[in-house]
Amino acid sequence: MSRVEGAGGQPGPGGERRFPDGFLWGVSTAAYQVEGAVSKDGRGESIWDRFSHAPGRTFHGDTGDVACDQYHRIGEDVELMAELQIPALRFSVAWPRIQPEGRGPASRAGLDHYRRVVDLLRQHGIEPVVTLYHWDLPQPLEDAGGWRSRETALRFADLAEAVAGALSDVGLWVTVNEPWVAAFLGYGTGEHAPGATDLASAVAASHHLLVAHGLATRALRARLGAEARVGISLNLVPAIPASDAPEDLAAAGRLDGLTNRWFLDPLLRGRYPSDVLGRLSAQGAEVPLVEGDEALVAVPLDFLGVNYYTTRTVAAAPVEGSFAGLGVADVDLPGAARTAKNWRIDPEGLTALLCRLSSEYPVPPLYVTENGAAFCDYVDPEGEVRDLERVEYLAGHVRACHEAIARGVDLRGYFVWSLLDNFEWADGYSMRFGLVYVDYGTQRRVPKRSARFYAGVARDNALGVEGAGAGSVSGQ
Ligand code: IFM
Repeated sequence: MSRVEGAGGQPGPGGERRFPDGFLWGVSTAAYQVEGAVSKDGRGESIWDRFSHAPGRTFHGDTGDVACDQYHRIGEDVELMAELQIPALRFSVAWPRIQPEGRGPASRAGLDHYRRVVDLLRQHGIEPVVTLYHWDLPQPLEDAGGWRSRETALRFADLAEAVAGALSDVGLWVTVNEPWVAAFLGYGTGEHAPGATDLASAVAASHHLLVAHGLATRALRARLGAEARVGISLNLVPAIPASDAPEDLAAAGRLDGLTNRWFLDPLLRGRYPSDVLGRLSAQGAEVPLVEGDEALVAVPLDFLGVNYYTTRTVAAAPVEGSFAGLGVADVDLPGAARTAKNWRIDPEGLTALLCRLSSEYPVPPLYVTENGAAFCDYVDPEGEVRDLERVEYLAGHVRACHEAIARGVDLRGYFVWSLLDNFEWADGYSMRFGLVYVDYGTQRRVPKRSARFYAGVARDNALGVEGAGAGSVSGQ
């Protein structure tokens, strides 16, 4: 029996798309993107502090020094979430607050801060979801090799143990957020911290991030028992061939291999995909596998987090000289709507991805742990942020989730990226993803139309029909 009204994605009798009871609606954030207070209470330096302060690395030279000042304003932000009645917050802990050197005893101040965050959320009936690693590696660990080194994965298990001890009542844990980005943009293309440009390092980093996930999962379970549900969040990007030509099909397969299968296969099938292994090896990049690693990485997941933003349509391009031997060229689809990041808007791609995961892999329950869009938002003379493009974007993707559930996918929750406008990594503050507008000069928060829209969806546990209440697509 279908878990939702209106099997096949058809609306229910009232015209709305209702979600299964207990479906978890939330918003996601990450420490370095929102907290600021980078020198407060003994916090150490992270690779993103170092990287963003280096000339030419981020748009405008922006840094996370102040960001949304959430370290000081967490009470206010939780109250705002409570007013909006958003049921869950996925946030990350800053490793350098907890272990300023990346190793050694955990800092009381660091753990107390996150204890306070969880307490505030609970006081307001908001479910906390904790991400252990969202890219802010302590700089001393980077100086010792960073994710190129297996040692970093061992230290990460210590972090997991310390955080689990302090936040033992948290039920949902994400070990690592988007290992593809941390490894391939951080160590391969150099667009992200630490800014290295070496494929062999990127491949080693990707493996050690997965080893770190395995070790942290064991540490969390040892400390918290079966109550805690542990997963990992992958940024998955469906690769669509530009034509039926064999070269384009192969190009899409290569992109899918490095972006998606490179992580899905070891996590869910216990081995890296041989085609990708072969191509990387031909480029001089080997996986630093140690006996037992495959089983460690494939430790059973309680859930898989899917971060979905877009799809890519690609044609074949010369492999020679291309990054990781990918040999793909993005093809512009005329008329396709795009976000301010120039990412194509493709909600059907989300349904297809969720269905693919369920049919091709032995997946645990799924959560969309991130989905959202940057647009050029502004506060209008009436003091409103009428971000109707975001309302439409979110409605389309919520509908896509409903459709996937109707087709039998075990999807348990959906989290918007992000609660607030924030520091968008190399793009600095130029990209606004929030449901809530942040005036960085004053730190004033202005809920956008999309915040009201999304609050309505969460409250109703349903996507309404045009013009029918707060959860309606019109966002009124
Ligand atoms: O801002 C990021 C987030 O840190 C990770 N996922 C994608 C978001 C938008 O780029």
